[in-house]
Amino acid sequence: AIKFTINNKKYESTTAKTILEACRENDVYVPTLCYHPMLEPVGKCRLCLVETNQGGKMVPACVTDLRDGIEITTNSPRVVNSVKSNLSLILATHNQECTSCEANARCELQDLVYRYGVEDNFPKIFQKHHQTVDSSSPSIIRDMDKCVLCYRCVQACSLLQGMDILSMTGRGVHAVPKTAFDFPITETECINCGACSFYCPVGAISEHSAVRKTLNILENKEGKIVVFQTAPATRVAISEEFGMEPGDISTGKMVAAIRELGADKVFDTNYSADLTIMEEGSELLHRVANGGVLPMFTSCCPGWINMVEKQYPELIPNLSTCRSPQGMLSAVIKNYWAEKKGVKPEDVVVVSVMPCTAKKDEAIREELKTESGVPETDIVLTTRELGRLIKLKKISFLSLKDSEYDNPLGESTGAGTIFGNTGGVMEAGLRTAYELALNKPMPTLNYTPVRGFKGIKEAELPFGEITLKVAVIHQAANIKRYLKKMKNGEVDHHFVEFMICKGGCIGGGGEPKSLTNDYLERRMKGVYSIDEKLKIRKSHENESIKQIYKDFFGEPLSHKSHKLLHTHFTD
Ligand code: HC1
Ligand code: SF4
Repeated sequence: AIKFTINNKKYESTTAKTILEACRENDVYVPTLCYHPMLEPVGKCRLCLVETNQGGKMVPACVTDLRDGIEITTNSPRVVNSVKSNLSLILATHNQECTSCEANARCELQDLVYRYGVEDNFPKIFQKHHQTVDSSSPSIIRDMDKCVLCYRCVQACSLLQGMDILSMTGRGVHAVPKTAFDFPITETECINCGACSFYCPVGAISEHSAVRKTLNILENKEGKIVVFQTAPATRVAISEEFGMEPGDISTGKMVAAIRELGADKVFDTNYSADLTIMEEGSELLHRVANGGVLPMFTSCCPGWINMVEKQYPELIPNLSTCRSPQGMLSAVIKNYWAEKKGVKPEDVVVVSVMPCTAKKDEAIREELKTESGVPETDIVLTTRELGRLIKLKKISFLSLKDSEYDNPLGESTGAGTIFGNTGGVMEAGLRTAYELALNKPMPTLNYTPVRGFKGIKEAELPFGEITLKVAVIHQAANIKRYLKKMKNGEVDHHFVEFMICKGGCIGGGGEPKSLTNDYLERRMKGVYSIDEKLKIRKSHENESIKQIYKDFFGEPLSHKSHKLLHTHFTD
């Protein structure tokens, strides 16, 4: 065992780790800014410097290994002074417009400065890199005058996502993460996944907020009917905004909070996830039976769609023509539901709450506009933004009584729910496609080969006369690996699920920020536990779905379905 002391207290460890990990495991506070447990430690911010008995120099705890016999000091005046002076150096180059900053009240720098009582003493000579704020993207905003050079966005974009859109340029006080040639982000191949915004510890990269716009509509409705929809992955994460744990399920509180905000109706994207399964499952069976383009790719993840359109346009024919559940529900609300209610589509405002920044970009796609040319989804809020809105309105989230979704567009099954996890769309799709094709249920409802965090999951399933080969890929970097294999003819699947973010939507760039290393596992468990507890776990058994086919769509892939539930993609 490795024997060591922290602040004169003795500890032992049986596994190799860094000093920072040892301190955290033993509840000893060490400040960090560039460190995130899901990324590689880079030792840039120097806030985690500690004293040791091994050489006189202080060492960065995040990149220094724990060695036998080491005596670590984290609380000496020397350490505290070093944290303070490093913080004041960061402040010297930091634009501190905290009051209007998207990160206000959830900013890691703000917390540190407050905790250490650091004053902002330096003249702002270096402060302005005079970077213009890049608000070209509907999904994210970059304000590099707030950058603290932590490298987290660069790592998120290249290491996790394999996109390499951002890289650190310049040295010293001129260092800043930039796009190639400093182009506005929309002129790059950025897929709007928002991973950079999720990992940003401050307000340098944030979601392109629609909080003020939503507030304004809710407070000045002027005859409009405001209808919300909430994505599968929101309900296992929103509570983190209010101090609860990742994976804590707060569906009822979330619906109640949205009602308190002033929404007229709250519908569930899980409902349209069930609808997606009806269409996509039927599309798969149709392609397999009629020699259509295979493998068929899922089309619900907008970051993935952006990747195909920008980088792999030759694969567009492989994409299912299904709209995403967000797109389907908004179309159903503005066309079918509004007509049933006797209101004009123009008088309905659809606000969708998503774990995803790319959904903001999806919402403004030309193909997803009503006949009169307005977007079917008017506003997209990330889970984080919904949290902010609830706090702004001083709604006491934790003490809310559970509320139910409105019907019929709020009824959903376990299959719709598991869309939030990587592998969920596949599993939900198989539950239905198998039964529709073979007239008997899948041998097991919990189809574990497509569950879990492996980057590329493959499975084969006896499916009548054929063996159905499927694959599930999550995280953009793994997707690129898979597509390379596909190009080399190394894989031959019928159906492949792609999600850009690690873990699927539960790891979306718009979810509450977490500094833990197990938030994805916990959110994933939360999602599966909702499915386990539901009586109805197959999309085709959703009564409201059966009803809408009876009343309106006729059958999957009908003419009406094609008009409202399908779309096309372009390079
Ligand atoms: Fe997702 Fe989807 S599952 S894309 O990951 O198909 O964002 O949660 O809403 O649209 O249903 C996201 C989540 C979400 C869609 C659904
Ligand atoms: Fe990279 Fe995603 Fe950020 Fe775009 S949104 S810069 S692809 S991490």
